Amino acid sequence: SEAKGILDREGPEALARWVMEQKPLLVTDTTFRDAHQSLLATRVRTQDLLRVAEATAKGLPQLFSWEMWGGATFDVAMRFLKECPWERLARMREAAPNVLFQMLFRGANAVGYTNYPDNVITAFVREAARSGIDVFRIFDSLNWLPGMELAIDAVRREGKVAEAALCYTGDILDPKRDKYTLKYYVNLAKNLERAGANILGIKDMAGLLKPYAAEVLIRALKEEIGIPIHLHTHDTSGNGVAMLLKAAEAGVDIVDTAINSVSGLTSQPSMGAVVAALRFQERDTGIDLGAVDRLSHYWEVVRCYYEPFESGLRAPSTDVYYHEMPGGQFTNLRQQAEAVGLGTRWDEVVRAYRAVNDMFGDIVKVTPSSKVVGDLALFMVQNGWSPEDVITRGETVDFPQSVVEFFRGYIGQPPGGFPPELQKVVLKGKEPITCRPGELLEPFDFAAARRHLEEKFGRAFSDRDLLSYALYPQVFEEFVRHREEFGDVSVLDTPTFFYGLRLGEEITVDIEPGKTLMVQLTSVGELRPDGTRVVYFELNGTPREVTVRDESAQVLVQERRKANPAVPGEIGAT
Ligand code: PYR
Repeated sequence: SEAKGILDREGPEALARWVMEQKPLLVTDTTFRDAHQSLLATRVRTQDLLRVAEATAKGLPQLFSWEMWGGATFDVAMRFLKECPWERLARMREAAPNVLFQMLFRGANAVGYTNYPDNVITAFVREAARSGIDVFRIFDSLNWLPGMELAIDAVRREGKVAEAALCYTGDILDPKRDKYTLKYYVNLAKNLERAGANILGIKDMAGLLKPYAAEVLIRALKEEIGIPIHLHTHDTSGNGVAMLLKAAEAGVDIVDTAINSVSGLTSQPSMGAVVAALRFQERDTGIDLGAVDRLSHYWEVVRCYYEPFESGLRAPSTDVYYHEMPGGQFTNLRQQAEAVGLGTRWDEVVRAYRAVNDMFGDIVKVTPSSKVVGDLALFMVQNGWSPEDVITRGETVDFPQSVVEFFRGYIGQPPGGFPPELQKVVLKGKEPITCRPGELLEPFDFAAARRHLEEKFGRAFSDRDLLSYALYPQVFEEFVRHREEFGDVSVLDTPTFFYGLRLGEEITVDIEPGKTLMVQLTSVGELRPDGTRVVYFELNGTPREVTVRDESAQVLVQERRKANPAVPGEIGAT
């Protein structure tokens, strides 16, 4: 894209100037990150992203950027997909060298759920920048500036784009809500600009920004700040496209959308809808609607592979204005609720979520503060507790760890401070902090981590591995163990990875360039008393057998899972 060329040749300030000179509405595609984080519990595998990367780059050269890394993808790649997130980034970079790559960075929480030592934040930013990230959208889950400054500085030092984001919550048009007002946001935006932001992000993570409020907000910000504005929203209520159009009229520079078939609801608004709506208008995006539709057909099929991870939300829900749950949390919290046996009591979880926000004094809810609210909501429903119970009976229980950390000030300070009574009940005598948590944390000892891993696994580890370990020690070690036992499972096709092979089914697996295996499942032996079975298969035509533990209690989505998506531009390839 043109934007990538300008950044690489002239740097972030020049890119910001270029953005502000553009008449067309600039568009970011979130399909590779937030769309599936918000619709499919972040489960989309590298293979399915890679297959369509080149076609996306060729078909949609006008895009400003792809949001394709960060947020929950880092954790989920290792934890559930058994993939290395750094390998994903490297391979995407290879597949789309001329596209501006954007990641979501949670300030002092990096791509995790807790504050990390300063040296982890700076090392992570450096490695991500060197691995191909161009634009870092940095936010703090409580809109607390000290939680973002270190990351902003680190990004600037790497010569990349610091897109510092304010998180939008509440409703600036509601006269009864006086915490998150227009003045509050304008003030925050000015502070972010002063802190060194190249672009101002508006992170409307729950989709609470309504069309007429967007008009007011964007107009005011365009008057008050001198950097481009990049607007991110979620379409949970169904108001997303209307909101983006109002924002476009008010002069927003860049907006986030997703390819149609993975857009809408808890995801971003539909790219095709925005492109079509602005056609022949002043802010015509110049994006080829036909190309959007062709890419949409690809994602329509791929989405079926991930059916068990769908949220179940079938239609827009204005409930979001009540619970204010971020799109990226919605599907994940539902999965969490299922996991602890509250699947059928989702309604209660939602009400508790709202109640917790009120108890907390109305906070910004986005990772990780949203997780704190979600964890306490689940805790209350599990125990049958009302908000009063939390205060009156809270002394006798241990609250979820995330709740304790929040009230200790370990994820930052909320505007207006903590509610004192609840803080006392949760902390049980522990002292809260009011400084930046990073000031108290010992620097992470990378050398010791390397020694530990090398001793434990008897092999060398890269700097990237060490960062994965610094953020998620247990998840990373489990991922390494899994790779030792099963090899690199990212080479398997997605239906096989999630659902296994059916009897007689044959698949080809590209294990490395130029090396392909053909695997056919021939038969499966009886379940033996020790819980194992012998599995008979053919490997490149040669009969083989292997003894496996039976873990067959898997969700099967048989009918549609084998449909073959056409990749635009390479129709017929599989
Ligand atoms: C994330 O932090 O992952 C969000 O999408 C907010």
